[in-house]
Amino acid sequence: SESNSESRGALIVLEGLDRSGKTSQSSSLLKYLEGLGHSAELWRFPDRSTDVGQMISSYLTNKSQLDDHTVHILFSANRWEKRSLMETKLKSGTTLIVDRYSFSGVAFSSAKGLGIEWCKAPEVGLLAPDLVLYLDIQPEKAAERAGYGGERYEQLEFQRKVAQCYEVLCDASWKIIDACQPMEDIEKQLQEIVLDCVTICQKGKPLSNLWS
Ligand code: 2DT
Repeated sequence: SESNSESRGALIVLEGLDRSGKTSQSSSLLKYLEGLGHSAELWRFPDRSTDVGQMISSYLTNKSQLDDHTVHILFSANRWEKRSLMETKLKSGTTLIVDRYSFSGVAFSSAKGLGIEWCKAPEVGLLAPDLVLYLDIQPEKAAERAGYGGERYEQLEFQRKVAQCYEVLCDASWKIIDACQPMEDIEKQLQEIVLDCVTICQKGKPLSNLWS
């Protein structure tokens, strides 16, 4: 119940290829939860507002070059610098809708050829999401969508590799949503799944850490 002292917000992560619709769906979920009177916030990684985030941003926009291992650890550091705030928010009852998380970290770096276990290591101990929503789209379809091609990783050949890496990472707990459905259909499906998750967390589901 709401009065349970263990009651908390849910950590909900959206993952998927570039242009799969994560950002639109995240905002739509936020509006939905707020409309129901829930406390909720929209977060995204990388968080480009921090010093680490600015290094990542200049790398992504090709203004700087970084070794693959180095940038991987920066992405991870960018999550670590937010971990304690994340825990505080969740414990105070705020649900966090997070546009990309550790799974992007591992999928994108392993698509460059770094080992999966090496990629996972710096993520161990970050908060585990209560729900991972994967917006599933064929790389070819994503490439046809407007706005594609601006940043370093937005190239079809690379996105194909990222898709394969997501497949390796994905487990039975992930909710796979067909991202080529009409937007309103996707919204409805996500709302139902998210509401279930929020309810379970309100009832006191314990927080846990990656990877478990
Ligand atoms: P956006 O276009 O969503 O801002 O993503 N990425 C992201 C990584 O390589 N590692 C990570 O840990 C994260 C969170 C995915 C920017 C790009 O950064 C990639 C796309």
